[in-house]
Amino acid sequence: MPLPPVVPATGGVFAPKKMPPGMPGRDYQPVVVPNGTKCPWKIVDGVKVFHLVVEEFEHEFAPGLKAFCWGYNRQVNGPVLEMVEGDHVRIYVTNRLEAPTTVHWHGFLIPNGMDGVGGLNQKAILKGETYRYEFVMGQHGTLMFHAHHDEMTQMAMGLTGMVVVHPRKPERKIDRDFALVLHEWRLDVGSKRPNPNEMIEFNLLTINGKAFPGTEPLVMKTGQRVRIRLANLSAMDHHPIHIHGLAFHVTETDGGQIPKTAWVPETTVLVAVGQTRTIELEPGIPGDWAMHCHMTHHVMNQMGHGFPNMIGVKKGELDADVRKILPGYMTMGETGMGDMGEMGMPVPHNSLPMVGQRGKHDYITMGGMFTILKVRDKLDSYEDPGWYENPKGTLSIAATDQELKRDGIDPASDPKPVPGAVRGVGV
Ligand SMILES: [Cu+2]
Repeated sequence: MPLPPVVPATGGVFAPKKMPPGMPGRDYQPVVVPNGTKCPWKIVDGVKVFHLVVEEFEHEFAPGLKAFCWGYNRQVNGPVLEMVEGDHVRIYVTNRLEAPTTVHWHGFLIPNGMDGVGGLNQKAILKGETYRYEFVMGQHGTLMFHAHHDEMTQMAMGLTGMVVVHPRKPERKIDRDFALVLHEWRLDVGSKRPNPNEMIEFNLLTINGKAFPGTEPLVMKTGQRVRIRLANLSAMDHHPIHIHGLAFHVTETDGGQIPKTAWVPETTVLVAVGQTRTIELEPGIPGDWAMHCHMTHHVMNQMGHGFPNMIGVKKGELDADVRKILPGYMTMGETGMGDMGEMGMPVPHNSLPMVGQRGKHDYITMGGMFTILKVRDKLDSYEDPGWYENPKGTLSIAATDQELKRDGIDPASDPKPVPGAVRGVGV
Protein backbone atom coordinates (compact mmCIF):
# COMPACT_ATOMS: atom_id res chain seq x y z
CA MET A 1 0.00 0.00 0.00
CA PRO A 2 1.48 3.41 -0.88
CA LEU A 3 2.47 5.54 2.08
CA PRO A 4 0.47 8.74 2.60
CA PRO A 5 1.93 12.06 1.47
CA VAL A 6 4.12 13.37 4.24
CA VAL A 7 4.66 17.07 3.73
CA PRO A 8 1.24 18.58 3.14
CA ALA A 9 0.79 22.34 3.12
CA THR A 10 0.58 23.79 6.62
CA GLY A 11 -1.05 27.09 5.77
CA GLY A 12 0.59 30.39 6.62
CA VAL A 13 2.79 32.47 4.37
CA PHE A 14 6.03 30.52 4.60
CA ALA A 15 6.20 28.00 1.78
CA PRO A 16 9.51 26.17 1.52
CA LYS A 17 10.44 25.23 -2.02
CA LYS A 18 11.37 21.60 -2.43
CA MET A 19 14.40 20.89 -4.60
CA PRO A 20 16.27 17.71 -5.53
CA PRO A 21 18.55 16.49 -2.71
CA GLY A 22 21.72 18.60 -2.42
CA MET A 23 24.85 16.53 -2.87
CA PRO A 24 28.30 17.00 -1.27
CA GLY A 25 30.97 18.21 -3.67
CA ARG A 26 28.39 19.32 -6.22
CA ASP A 27 26.13 21.51 -4.10
CA TYR A 28 28.17 22.09 -0.97
CA GLN A 29 31.50 21.58 0.69
CA PRO A 30 31.08 19.37 3.76
CA VAL A 31 31.90 20.76 7.19
CA VAL A 32 34.80 19.53 9.32
CA VAL A 33 33.88 18.29 12.81
CA PRO A 34 37.01 18.09 15.01
CA ASN A 35 36.73 15.14 17.43
CA GLY A 36 33.23 14.55 16.14
CA THR A 37 31.12 12.65 13.66
CA LYS A 38 28.40 13.36 11.13
CA CYS A 39 25.07 11.62 10.82
CA PRO A 40 24.95 9.29 7.81
CA TRP A 41 22.05 9.67 5.36
CA LYS A 42 20.65 8.08 2.25
CA ILE A 43 18.28 9.13 -0.50
CA VAL A 44 14.96 7.29 -0.69
CA ASP A 45 12.65 8.47 -3.49
CA GLY A 46 14.16 11.95 -3.47
CA VAL A 47 14.02 12.27 0.33
CA LYS A 48 17.16 12.60 2.46
CA VAL A 49 16.73 10.07 5.27
CA PHE A 50 18.61 10.28 8.59
CA HIS A 51 18.42 8.04 11.65
CA LEU A 52 19.26 9.14 15.18
CA VAL A 53 19.47 6.61 18.01
CA VAL A 54 19.22 8.05 21.51
CA GLU A 55 21.08 6.02 24.11
CA GLU A 56 23.49 5.92 27.02
CA PHE A 57 27.13 5.02 26.41
CA GLU A 58 30.55 5.62 27.85
CA HIS A 59 32.15 8.81 26.55
CA GLU A 60 35.77 9.93 26.91
CA PHE A 61 36.15 13.66 27.64
CA ALA A 62 39.95 13.56 27.52
CA PRO A 63 42.49 10.81 28.03
CA GLY A 64 41.94 9.62 31.60
CA LEU A 65 38.35 10.74 32.04
CA LYS A 66 35.28 8.80 30.97
CA ALA A 67 31.64 8.91 32.01
CA PHE A 68 28.30 7.48 31.00
CA CYS A 69 26.49 10.15 29.01
CA TRP A 70 23.49 10.35 26.73
CA GLY A 71 23.86 11.13 23.06
CA TYR A 72 22.69 10.57 19.53
CA ASN A 73 24.41 7.76 17.60
CA ARG A 74 26.88 7.33 20.47
CA GLN A 75 28.11 10.91 20.16
CA VAL A 76 27.57 13.49 22.90
CA ASN A 77 26.54 16.91 21.49
CA GLY A 78 26.32 15.36 18.07
CA PRO A 79 26.58 14.04 15.42
CA VAL A 80 26.33 16.97 13.00
CA LEU A 81 23.41 16.67 10.58
CA GLU A 82 24.31 18.18 7.24
CA MET A 83 21.64 19.14 4.71
CA VAL A 84 20.96 21.66 1.95
CA GLU A 85 18.31 24.33 1.58
CA GLY A 86 15.41 22.83 -0.39
CA ASP A 87 16.14 19.26 0.78
CA HIS A 88 13.16 17.18 1.74
CA VAL A 89 14.41 15.51 4.92
CA ARG A 90 13.07 12.64 6.99
CA ILE A 91 14.67 11.99 10.35
CA TYR A 92 13.89 8.86 12.33
CA VAL A 93 14.54 9.01 16.06
CA THR A 94 14.82 5.73 17.99
CA ASN A 95 14.75 5.98 21.77
CA ARG A 96 16.84 3.39 23.63
CA LEU A 97 16.80 5.31 26.92
CA GLU A 98 14.66 4.27 29.86
CA ALA A 99 13.35 7.86 29.86
CA PRO A 100 10.94 9.26 27.28
CA THR A 101 12.41 11.91 24.97
CA THR A 102 11.65 14.17 21.99
CA VAL A 103 13.81 16.11 19.54
CA HIS A 104 13.33 19.83 19.01
CA TRP A 105 14.67 21.36 15.79
CA HIS A 106 16.07 24.61 17.11
CA GLY A 107 15.75 27.57 14.74
CA PHE A 108 13.94 25.54 12.06
CA LEU A 109 11.01 26.96 10.07
CA ILE A 110 8.90 23.80 9.94
CA PRO A 111 5.33 22.61 10.57
CA ASN A 112 4.26 23.00 14.18
CA GLY A 113 3.76 19.27 14.72
CA MET A 114 7.44 18.67 13.87
CA ASP A 115 8.82 21.13 16.42
CA GLY A 116 9.34 18.50 19.09
CA VAL A 117 8.24 20.12 22.36
CA GLY A 118 6.99 17.17 24.41
CA GLY A 119 3.31 17.50 25.28
CA LEU A 120 2.87 20.72 23.30
CA ASN A 121 3.72 19.50 19.80
CA GLN A 122 3.85 15.71 20.10
CA LYS A 123 3.71 12.72 22.38
CA ALA A 124 6.99 11.75 24.04
CA ILE A 125 8.98 9.01 22.33
CA LEU A 126 8.98 6.08 24.74
CA LYS A 127 11.70 3.49 25.17
CA GLY A 128 11.84 1.26 22.12
CA GLU A 129 9.76 3.60 19.93
CA THR A 130 10.91 5.26 16.71
CA TYR A 131 9.34 8.55 15.65
CA ARG A 132 9.53 10.25 12.29
CA TYR A 133 10.22 13.96 11.76
CA GLU A 134 9.77 15.18 8.22
CA PHE A 135 9.90 18.54 6.50
CA VAL A 136 11.32 20.53 3.61
CA MET A 137 14.22 22.80 4.61
CA GLY A 138 13.16 26.24 3.47
CA GLN A 139 16.17 28.03 4.91
CA HIS A 140 19.92 27.69 5.34
CA GLY A 141 22.21 28.35 8.29
CA THR A 142 23.76 26.95 11.44
CA LEU A 143 20.96 25.42 13.49
CA MET A 144 20.72 23.01 16.42
CA PHE A 145 18.71 20.11 17.78
CA HIS A 146 18.16 18.93 21.33
CA ALA A 147 15.87 16.98 23.61
CA HIS A 148 12.76 18.92 24.59
CA HIS A 149 11.45 16.55 27.24
CA ASP A 150 12.88 16.98 30.75
CA GLU A 151 15.35 19.38 29.16
CA MET A 152 17.38 20.05 32.28
CA THR A 153 18.29 16.39 32.65
CA GLN A 154 18.53 15.34 29.04
CA MET A 155 20.60 18.25 27.74
CA ALA A 156 22.91 18.07 30.76
CA MET A 157 23.51 14.41 29.89
CA GLY A 158 24.52 15.38 26.34
CA LEU A 159 21.40 15.34 24.14
CA THR A 160 22.25 18.34 21.96
CA GLY A 161 23.70 18.78 18.48
CA MET A 162 24.23 20.97 15.42
CA VAL A 163 22.52 21.01 12.05
CA VAL A 164 24.32 22.67 9.15
CA VAL A 165 22.03 23.65 6.30
CA HIS A 166 24.04 24.75 3.28
CA PRO A 167 22.63 27.36 0.90
CA ARG A 168 21.86 26.25 -2.68
CA LYS A 169 24.01 29.03 -4.04
CA PRO A 170 26.82 29.98 -1.64
CA GLU A 171 27.76 33.66 -1.82
CA ARG A 172 31.47 32.96 -1.42
CA LYS A 173 33.89 30.09 -1.40
CA ILE A 174 34.92 28.78 2.00
CA ASP A 175 38.11 26.69 2.21
CA ARG A 176 37.67 25.25 5.71
CA ASP A 177 34.29 25.09 7.44
CA PHE A 178 34.40 23.92 11.06
CA ALA A 179 31.48 22.85 13.27
CA LEU A 180 31.98 23.22 17.05
CA VAL A 181 29.39 22.51 19.73
CA LEU A 182 30.08 23.98 23.18
CA HIS A 183 28.89 22.30 26.36
CA GLU A 184 29.34 22.23 30.12
CA TRP A 185 29.07 19.40 32.59
CA ARG A 186 29.21 18.71 36.30
CA LEU A 187 31.17 15.53 36.74
CA ASP A 188 32.34 14.95 40.27
CA VAL A 189 35.61 13.16 40.78
CA GLY A 190 34.86 9.49 41.31
CA SER A 191 31.41 9.60 39.74
CA LYS A 192 30.54 7.91 36.47
CA ARG A 193 27.69 10.14 35.33
CA PRO A 194 27.29 13.90 34.90
CA ASN A 195 25.05 15.55 37.50
CA PRO A 196 22.13 17.23 35.71
CA ASN A 197 20.96 18.97 38.92
CA GLU A 198 23.96 21.30 38.96
CA MET A 199 23.03 24.89 38.17
CA ILE A 200 26.17 26.89 39.05
CA GLU A 201 29.42 25.03 39.38
CA PHE A 202 30.28 23.22 36.18
CA ASN A 203 33.71 21.62 36.21
CA LEU A 204 34.04 20.23 32.72
CA LEU A 205 33.82 22.51 29.70
CA THR A 206 33.93 20.98 26.26
CA ILE A 207 34.17 21.60 22.53
CA ASN A 208 32.54 18.76 20.56
CA GLY A 209 32.50 16.74 23.78
CA LYS A 210 36.22 17.09 24.52
CA ALA A 211 38.11 19.09 27.14
CA PHE A 212 41.66 20.26 26.36
CA PRO A 213 44.05 18.45 26.00
CA GLY A 214 41.51 16.14 24.36
CA THR A 215 40.50 18.70 21.70
CA GLU A 216 41.78 18.32 18.14
CA PRO A 217 43.37 21.42 16.59
CA LEU A 218 41.73 23.33 13.75
CA VAL A 219 44.26 23.09 10.91
CA MET A 220 44.29 25.75 8.18
CA LYS A 221 46.54 27.68 5.82
CA THR A 222 47.33 31.38 5.78
CA GLY A 223 45.14 33.26 3.31
CA GLN A 224 42.38 30.67 3.35
CA ARG A 225 38.79 31.70 3.92
CA VAL A 226 37.75 29.87 7.09
CA ARG A 227 34.33 29.58 8.69
CA ILE A 228 33.82 28.45 12.28
CA ARG A 229 30.29 27.61 13.40
CA LEU A 230 29.77 27.75 17.16
CA ALA A 231 26.69 26.37 18.90
CA ASN A 232 25.97 26.64 22.62
CA LEU A 233 23.43 24.45 24.35
CA SER A 234 25.20 24.50 27.74
CA ALA A 235 22.89 24.43 30.75
CA MET A 236 23.63 27.85 32.22
CA ASP A 237 26.63 29.61 30.75
CA HIS A 238 27.30 31.84 27.81
CA HIS A 239 30.74 31.43 26.32
CA PRO A 240 32.79 34.37 25.01
CA ILE A 241 34.96 32.57 22.48
CA HIS A 242 38.24 34.36 21.84
CA ILE A 243 40.76 33.68 19.08
CA HIS A 244 44.36 34.85 19.14
CA GLY A 245 46.37 36.23 16.25
CA LEU A 246 43.56 37.46 14.04
CA ALA A 247 40.26 39.30 13.86
CA PHE A 248 37.10 37.80 12.42
CA HIS A 249 33.64 38.85 11.31
CA VAL A 250 30.45 37.55 12.83
CA THR A 251 28.53 36.63 9.68
CA GLU A 252 25.55 34.60 10.80
CA THR A 253 23.31 33.75 13.75
CA ASP A 254 20.81 30.91 14.10
CA GLY A 255 18.28 33.43 12.78
CA GLY A 256 20.08 33.66 9.44
CA GLN A 257 22.77 35.53 7.52
CA ILE A 258 23.90 38.95 8.70
CA PRO A 259 24.04 41.39 5.74
CA LYS A 260 27.68 42.12 4.87
CA THR A 261 27.18 45.81 5.62
CA ALA A 262 26.40 44.86 9.24
CA TRP A 263 29.33 42.51 9.84
CA VAL A 264 31.21 43.43 13.00
CA PRO A 265 34.94 42.83 13.39
CA GLU A 266 35.73 41.04 16.64
CA THR A 267 38.33 38.95 18.39
CA THR A 268 35.79 37.54 20.86
CA VAL A 269 32.26 36.42 20.08
CA LEU A 270 29.72 35.80 22.81
CA VAL A 271 27.78 32.62 22.16
CA ALA A 272 24.88 32.70 24.58
CA VAL A 273 22.95 29.65 25.71
CA GLY A 274 20.57 28.69 22.93
CA GLN A 275 22.50 30.57 20.24
CA THR A 276 24.69 29.79 17.30
CA ARG A 277 27.24 32.28 16.04
CA THR A 278 29.11 31.81 12.79
CA ILE A 279 32.35 33.62 12.19
CA GLU A 280 34.60 33.95 9.16
CA LEU A 281 38.29 34.70 9.12
CA GLU A 282 41.35 34.77 6.92
CA PRO A 283 44.37 33.85 9.05
CA GLY A 284 47.33 36.00 8.07
CA ILE A 285 50.08 34.91 10.46
CA PRO A 286 51.28 31.32 10.73
CA GLY A 287 51.56 29.80 14.20
CA ASP A 288 49.76 27.89 16.93
CA TRP A 289 47.03 30.29 17.99
CA ALA A 290 44.86 29.72 21.04
CA MET A 291 41.08 29.63 20.70
CA HIS A 292 39.18 29.44 23.96
CA CYS A 293 36.33 30.59 26.13
CA HIS A 294 37.43 33.73 27.95
CA MET A 295 35.67 32.83 31.19
CA THR A 296 38.74 31.78 33.11
CA HIS A 297 37.01 28.97 34.98
CA HIS A 298 35.97 27.56 31.63
CA VAL A 299 39.59 26.88 30.70
CA MET A 300 40.25 24.79 33.80
CA ASN A 301 39.59 21.10 34.15
CA GLN A 302 38.09 19.24 37.10
CA MET A 303 39.43 19.89 40.61
CA GLY A 304 40.75 23.39 40.00
CA HIS A 305 37.59 25.21 40.97
CA GLY A 306 36.66 24.60 44.60
CA PHE A 307 40.19 24.91 45.95
CA PRO A 308 40.91 27.05 49.07
CA ASN A 309 42.72 30.28 48.22
CA MET A 310 46.38 29.68 49.09
CA ILE A 311 47.84 32.57 47.05
CA GLY A 312 50.63 34.26 49.01
CA VAL A 313 50.54 31.77 51.89
CA LYS A 314 54.00 31.28 53.43
CA LYS A 315 53.94 27.63 54.23
CA GLY A 316 57.18 27.58 56.25
CA GLU A 317 57.33 24.39 58.32
CA LEU A 318 53.66 23.66 57.70
CA ASP A 319 54.22 20.68 55.42
CA ALA A 320 56.70 19.03 57.79
CA ASP A 321 54.32 19.53 60.74
CA VAL A 322 51.28 18.17 58.89
CA ARG A 323 53.25 15.19 57.59
CA LYS A 324 53.65 13.98 61.18
CA ILE A 325 49.94 13.16 61.14
CA LEU A 326 49.32 12.95 57.35
CA PRO A 327 52.30 11.26 55.67
CA GLY A 328 52.97 12.62 52.17
CA TYR A 329 51.02 15.87 52.77
CA MET A 330 51.98 18.78 50.53
CA THR A 331 50.53 22.29 50.54
CA MET A 332 49.54 23.32 47.03
CA GLY A 333 48.45 26.46 45.28
CA GLU A 334 50.50 29.14 47.07
CA THR A 335 51.59 30.57 43.70
CA GLY A 336 48.37 29.69 41.90
CA MET A 337 47.14 26.69 39.96
CA GLY A 338 49.58 26.80 37.07
CA ASP A 339 51.95 24.16 38.43
CA MET A 340 49.29 21.70 39.42
CA GLY A 341 48.88 19.84 36.18
CA GLU A 342 52.57 19.36 35.64
CA MET A 343 53.50 18.20 39.13
CA GLY A 344 52.58 14.64 38.28
CA MET A 345 50.76 14.36 41.59
CA PRO A 346 48.82 11.15 41.97
CA VAL A 347 45.23 11.95 40.99
CA PRO A 348 42.10 9.94 41.68
CA HIS A 349 41.22 7.24 39.17
CA ASN A 350 39.08 8.57 36.28
CA SER A 351 39.66 12.28 36.87
CA LEU A 352 41.13 15.11 34.86
CA PRO A 353 43.64 17.04 36.96
CA MET A 354 43.64 20.84 37.04
CA VAL A 355 45.06 21.81 33.71
CA GLY A 356 46.91 21.25 30.60
CA GLN A 357 49.41 19.49 28.53
CA ARG A 358 53.11 19.82 27.85
CA GLY A 359 53.49 22.18 24.88
CA LYS A 360 56.44 22.93 22.67
CA HIS A 361 58.01 25.48 25.01
CA ASP A 362 56.63 24.67 28.44
CA TYR A 363 53.57 23.31 30.17
CA ILE A 364 50.29 24.72 28.76
CA THR A 365 48.34 25.76 31.84
CA MET A 366 44.98 25.63 30.10
CA GLY A 367 42.20 23.05 29.98
CA GLY A 368 38.50 22.81 29.30
CA MET A 369 37.05 24.91 26.49
CA PHE A 370 40.39 25.44 24.78
CA THR A 371 41.71 24.40 21.41
CA ILE A 372 44.39 25.52 18.96
CA LEU A 373 44.24 27.00 15.47
CA LYS A 374 47.24 25.57 13.67
CA VAL A 375 47.90 28.02 10.86
CA ARG A 376 50.63 27.21 8.35
CA ASP A 377 51.84 28.69 5.05
CA LYS A 378 52.17 25.22 3.57
CA LEU A 379 50.39 21.99 4.43
CA ASP A 380 50.52 18.55 2.85
CA SER A 381 47.33 17.47 4.60
CA TYR A 382 44.98 18.66 7.32
CA GLU A 383 46.43 16.21 9.83
CA ASP A 384 47.84 17.83 12.98
CA PRO A 385 51.11 19.36 11.70
CA GLY A 386 52.74 19.30 15.16
CA TRP A 387 53.99 22.34 17.04
CA TYR A 388 54.87 25.55 15.19
CA GLU A 389 58.56 26.24 14.53
CA ASN A 390 59.12 29.92 15.30
CA PRO A 391 61.40 31.60 12.76
CA LYS A 392 64.61 32.90 14.32
CA GLY A 393 64.12 36.14 16.22
CA THR A 394 60.32 35.81 16.49
CA LEU A 395 60.11 34.04 19.85
CA SER A 396 59.90 35.78 23.21
CA ILE A 397 62.88 34.70 25.33
CA ALA A 398 64.70 35.98 28.40
CA ALA A 399 66.34 39.36 27.74
CA THR A 400 70.13 39.45 27.77
CA ASP A 401 72.17 41.79 29.98
CA GLN A 402 73.39 43.47 26.82
CA GLU A 403 69.82 44.21 25.67
CA LEU A 404 68.82 45.54 29.08
CA LYS A 405 71.85 47.79 29.18
CA ARG A 406 71.23 49.09 25.65
CA ASP A 407 67.66 50.09 26.52
CA GLY A 408 68.35 51.38 30.03
CA ILE A 409 66.17 48.77 31.75
CA ASP A 410 67.10 47.82 35.28
CA PRO A 411 65.01 44.85 36.48
CA ALA A 412 65.65 45.91 40.10
CA SER A 413 64.22 49.41 39.63
CA ASP A 414 60.55 50.35 39.79
CA PRO A 415 59.11 51.92 36.62
CA LYS A 416 57.99 55.47 37.51
CA PRO A 417 54.26 55.77 36.90
CA VAL A 418 53.05 58.48 34.54
CA PRO A 419 49.96 60.07 36.10
CA GLY A 420 46.83 59.18 34.17
CA ALA A 421 45.32 62.56 35.02
CA VAL A 422 46.28 65.64 37.02
CA ARG A 423 43.36 67.14 38.94
CA GLY A 424 40.98 65.81 36.40
CA VAL A 425 42.97 67.00 33.41
CA GLY A 426 44.48 64.43 31.08
CA VAL A 427 48.20 64.70 30.44
CU1 LIG B 1 32.72 29.60 28.75
